[in-house]
Amino acid sequence: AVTTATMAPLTDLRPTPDDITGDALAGLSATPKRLPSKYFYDARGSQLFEAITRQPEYYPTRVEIALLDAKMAEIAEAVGPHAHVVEYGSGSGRKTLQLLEGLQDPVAYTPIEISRTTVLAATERLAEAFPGIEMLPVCADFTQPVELPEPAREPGHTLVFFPGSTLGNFTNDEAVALMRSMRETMGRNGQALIGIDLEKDTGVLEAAYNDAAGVTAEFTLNLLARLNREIGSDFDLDGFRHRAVYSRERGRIETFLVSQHAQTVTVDGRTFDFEAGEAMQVEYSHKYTDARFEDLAARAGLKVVNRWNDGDDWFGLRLLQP
Ligand code: AVJ
Repeated sequence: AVTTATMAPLTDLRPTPDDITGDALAGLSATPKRLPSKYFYDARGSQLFEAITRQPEYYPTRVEIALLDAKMAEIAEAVGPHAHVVEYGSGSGRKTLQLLEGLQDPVAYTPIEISRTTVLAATERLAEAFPGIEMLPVCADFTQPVELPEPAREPGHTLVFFPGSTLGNFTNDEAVALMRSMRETMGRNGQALIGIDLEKDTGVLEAAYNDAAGVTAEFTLNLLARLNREIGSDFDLDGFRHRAVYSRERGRIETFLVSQHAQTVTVDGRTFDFEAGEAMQVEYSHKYTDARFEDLAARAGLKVVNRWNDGDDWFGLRLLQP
């Protein structure tokens, strides 16, 4: 009863459905070949990502959760009361729980997700924990500006929450475009709280994306399994190996699937030849310095007004305003 009182029906902005076949064909036709990392997250991929966050080498999730915990009083003070919290994407909900618990009397929570079932499941879990916060799930593509549903109680302002360094999966130009839409969505007195992974020792970075248990390799290869399942391609999962390397020049982990021998793959009736050792690019994970991140924010018309790092400067939270 408490749940239904605060749970609004889904606002469905009818995002254009993903064209997996078209995207795969375009990527495989490019030189060098690539596949988009957004397709990692089917049910199995999301499960594997959760498993990655439990690997000893993968520090970002652990460090960000500890950082949120340690700095929540300061964050709440800087954000101010009565926020309408708008989350871009929704993961396990762990960090959302921390934020909604720590903020001063937030009036509403809006997760924005491309998947209707995911966004509803995330909201239902939180609705039980926060009967006093209006839940306003939105199905939309968060890379575009979103017209937000209006909370019953007048919010002080909008706070966009984008944790997990998900921003890092976008190229710098894409990250600027995304932050520009974020600025439109939040409005003139809005804010954004963004989690960013920071540049550090190459050994630490590469270990995080090449865990000893091989969970990240399985996560990467699941992309091929998903394509085989959903678009009928015939990738041989034993014929490709995961490789993640840090480019200090480009400030990012670059993940590839490397063809172990010469082979041909068929997708939607078209064939693609791989040479032995050919590397297909499947994911970027940008690692930021203050200068690099502030430059991207500035290009999007946003200013960094507060910054919080863990004691080792491994991970950061940044509060941005127009
Ligand atoms: C979910 C985007 C934060 O890039 O670190 C983890 C995804 N890929 N290991 C990241 C990921 C390989 C992750 N993010």
